[in-house]
Amino acid sequence: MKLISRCCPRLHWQRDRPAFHLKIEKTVRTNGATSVAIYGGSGCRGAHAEILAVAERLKAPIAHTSRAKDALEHDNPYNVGMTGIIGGEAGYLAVSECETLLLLGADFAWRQFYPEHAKIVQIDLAPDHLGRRHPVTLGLVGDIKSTMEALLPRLKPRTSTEFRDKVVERHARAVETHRAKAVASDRGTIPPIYLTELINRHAASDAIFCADDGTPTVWLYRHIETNGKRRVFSSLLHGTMAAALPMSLGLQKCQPGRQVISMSGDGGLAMLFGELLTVVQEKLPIKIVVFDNGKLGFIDIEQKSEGMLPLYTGLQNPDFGKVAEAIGLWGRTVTKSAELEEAVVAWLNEPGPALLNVKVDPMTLVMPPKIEWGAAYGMVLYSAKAMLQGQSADVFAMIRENL
Ligand SMILES: Cc1cc2nc3c(=O)[nH]c(=O)nc-3n(C[C@H](O)[C@H](O)[C@H](O)COP(=O)(O)OP(=O)(O)OC[C@H]3O[C@@H](n4cnc5c(N)ncnc54)[C@H](O)[C@@H]3O)c2cc1C
Ligand SMILES: Cc1ncc(C[n+]2csc(CCOP(=O)(O)OP(=O)(O)O)c2C)c(N)n1
Ligand SMILES: [Mg+2]
Repeated sequence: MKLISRCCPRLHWQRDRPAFHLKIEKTVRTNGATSVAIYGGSGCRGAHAEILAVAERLKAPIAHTSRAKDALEHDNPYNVGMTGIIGGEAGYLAVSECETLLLLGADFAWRQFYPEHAKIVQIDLAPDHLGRRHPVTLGLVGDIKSTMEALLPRLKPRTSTEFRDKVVERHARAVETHRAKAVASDRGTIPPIYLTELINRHAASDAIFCADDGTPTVWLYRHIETNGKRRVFSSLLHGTMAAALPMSLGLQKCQPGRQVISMSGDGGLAMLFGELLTVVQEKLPIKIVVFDNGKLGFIDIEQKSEGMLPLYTGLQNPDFGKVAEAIGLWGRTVTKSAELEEAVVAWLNEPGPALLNVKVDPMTLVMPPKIEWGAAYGMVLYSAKAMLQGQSADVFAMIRENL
């Protein structure tokens, strides 16, 4: 308890609630004159309506963690998306630039994405999570849904919508930009976000999506839209590679009849080839899509942003479509964007287990919402080294794919 008290000098328990609600109100009033934001995590699941009501009263934009995407993103006019390296500009701005932040059921670890100067009011069921990622001004142990219900009548309505409008508008622009980029390339190749957009468009309205750590997780959290019925999963707490297929196996077992999609990396799938046998043996109709970029892409990007020439990231892949067929699944490989939409529809309509292998553009970068000087410098350094070593084609491909 002493440790908690150091990080969070004013820790309150459930029994202090009315007094605490007044303290929240006072904090918002005295410190949130121009901007209040909500940052919701997976502890907000089931509290969608209550959080929206508080956001409306406080004129606050709602940013969410990755694990809260399918709980808070849908039917939410105040949604501004995620912050973090795989987040977007609007979520980043909402959290980092507000004057008061309501941190609700969230345990996001990266300190650099928390606001430097804002007053933070944190509510969480676990007392040892209060103040553990970042110092907070007020901390309350409580359940989000019931706390929001009780808090609402005590919050005086704020009137200025300026901050919320600014970040909501920024989010809308970012969504438009993402959509504009999620198209076939004019060279006939397949950008991974185009593939993701087609899956988003044709997947069932209550589909379950699982993604491998690596770039498929980024594409899932940025480009698959949720609607209150869809669920999204990735190894977010442990960050382990190749989790999409085993998660899909388990989820399909416990949700028979529901469409389960495994968004696998080529590196990830190759690690768990044996599980393809399980898919067939257990007759699980999961839909596996392989983002075949011929590399351990996420690590390739990390190495480049450190100024290195990528080392041990290239993969010599078999034709995963043919491998799938040999094992007994429906299998197909697509290399040209003109064939992709028809293939995605056929793959998703397959009644049994099906694997669609897609050769995607290999140089697509994951752009964070705020580009650190170090990473930008690293990319320049990588480009210079690659040019000097006769790998200029890679540098030009990287520029072309990311413009
Ligand atoms: C390579 C990599 C990159 C990543 N990049 C990002 C990124 O850019 N952005 C991002 O958002 N995530 C990212 N993640 C995931 C991130 O690390 C965290 O796992 C994730 O943000 C945690 O989400 P969370 O805080 O909602 O969930 P949790 O860690 O589960 O925390 C939920 C909190 O809510 C509390 N809680 C639970 N139920 C209730 C309740 N009913 N009432 C009150 N409190 C409750 C819990 O005690 C806990 O403190 C990344 C992961 C990896 C591996
Ligand atoms: C078990 C494990 N090993 C290594 C890593 C580090 N790692 C994270 S992503 C990644 C590459 C993933 O490659 P792939 O599945 O092909 O996805 P891509 O990023 O290329 O889309 C690696 C090696 C990890 N997270 N977990
Ligand atoms: Mg890969």
